[in-house]
Amino acid sequence: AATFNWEDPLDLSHFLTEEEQAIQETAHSYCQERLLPRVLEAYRKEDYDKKILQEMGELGLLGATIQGYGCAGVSNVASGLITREVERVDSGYRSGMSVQSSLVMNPIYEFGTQEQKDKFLEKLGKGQLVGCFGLTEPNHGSDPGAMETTAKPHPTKEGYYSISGAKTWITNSPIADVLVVWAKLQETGKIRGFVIERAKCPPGTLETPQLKDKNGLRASITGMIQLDECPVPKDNMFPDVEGLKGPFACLNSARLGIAWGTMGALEDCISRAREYALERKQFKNNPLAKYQLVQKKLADALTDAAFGLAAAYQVSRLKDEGKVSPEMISMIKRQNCDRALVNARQLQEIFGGNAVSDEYHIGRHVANLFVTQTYEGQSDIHALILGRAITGIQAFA
Ligand code: TGC
Ligand code: FAD
Repeated sequence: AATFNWEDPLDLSHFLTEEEQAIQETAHSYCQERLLPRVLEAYRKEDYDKKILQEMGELGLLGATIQGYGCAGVSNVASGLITREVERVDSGYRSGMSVQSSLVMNPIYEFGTQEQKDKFLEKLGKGQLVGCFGLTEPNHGSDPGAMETTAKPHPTKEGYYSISGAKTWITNSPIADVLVVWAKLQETGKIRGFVIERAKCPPGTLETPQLKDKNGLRASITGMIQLDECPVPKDNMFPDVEGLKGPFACLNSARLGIAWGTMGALEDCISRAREYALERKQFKNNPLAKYQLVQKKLADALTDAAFGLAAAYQVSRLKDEGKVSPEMISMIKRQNCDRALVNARQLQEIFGGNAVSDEYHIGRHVANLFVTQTYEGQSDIHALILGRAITGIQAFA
């Protein structure tokens, strides 16, 4: 008979290949040895060190599922294990990585021309270039289909579009060299994707002001993208993808990563709460861990983390086999973000007043997990995506 291991309650590691286990160990060591010691200062100062992307690139953690271009070419399960390890430290570090991998490298790989792939993928994979993904606008978050950013033929530059509009809440935008921006083509009214190179934009046509003083995800950098008749070569448009399915195809991959990542954050909360509950004594010198109400919080959280990981594993394996639907991803993105947030908030109570000190890490996870539940489709939006699939009736508008 097997022995129960609270650190792997449903024996997920049994289902991993040797390669996947080795990748997880590499990611785990890097994250615990190199990221964890930096996170408190980074969070306090709202400071994202872009060297982190270079370090991740050197280890093959960026664009990990991509074949060729110096990328690791590993399974979706292995990629999920990487995000789990990064988010075990901080959701903001996972955010920076997800954007680079799923939302910038992935669309260039899936939709880019050969020239675009050759020009950008290897450098993005090594973290030598930083990328961002601009879909959300000040007036359009949950309904990106109504975006106002427009691309029209440039009035003076032959072979160029002129793009105008604003994107907001964009991870990595203030430090991005390469900006994947979604805009409506004036000629057709259809959404198209553009790879904008900051270095090639004339002064005043591209600004990316930072959105400061966030109360979550402070170890990640966030900003706007303001485009004012920015000239972008027609060759920098993705040639064949049109409509919302372009950005949503990228989001499928990023949302799957979040389903894994939030479970890493929750596992860190469980491990820290367990340790604290075993050490802290109240009433007749009993550890908090002796009390039933405390044990129930741990049992609830551990169960949700184990179920969430099992579901993320199953959906990733299906993706590896080309058998995944967007609704499967909506289901686990929503469930894992919601359960991570609810349980982290419950576990926070175990720390009593100490939960207020950032050195106990739990408050940071709780604040971050609110953001994960909001971006890449807020949980209620994913409920409506599922509701539409169940009933055949859309309830968005
Ligand atoms: P709808 O009619 O549902 O779809 C329009 C077209 O898109 C296709 N499509 C998908 N294709 C692939 N994968 C998916 N998941 C897809 N979902 C939709 C669909 O088939 C259709 O294609 P076609 O050929 O018929 O045109 O469009 P709608 O306007 O009714 O959409 C409603 C809704 C709610 C589903 C959608 O707008 C939505 O998901 N809203 C949430 C917005 C969102 O997720 N934003 C994310 C911004 S990026 C971000 O947050 C990054 S944070 C990263 C980090 O820091 O980690
Ligand atoms: P809204 O769309 O205004 O929604 C507000 C509330 O209303 C939500 O609870 C929503 O569920 C609810 N609601 C909306 N419509 C309906 C409806 N029809 N029925 C029921 N309820 C509804 N975007 C990018 O493009 N790239 C990025 O890199 C990126 N990074 C981000 C980083 C951070 C730190 C944050 C906070 C956001 C980021 N986002 C990014 C934006 C994110 O995707 C949006 O915030 C998210 O999609 C929600 O949009 P919104 O904020 O405009 O909220």
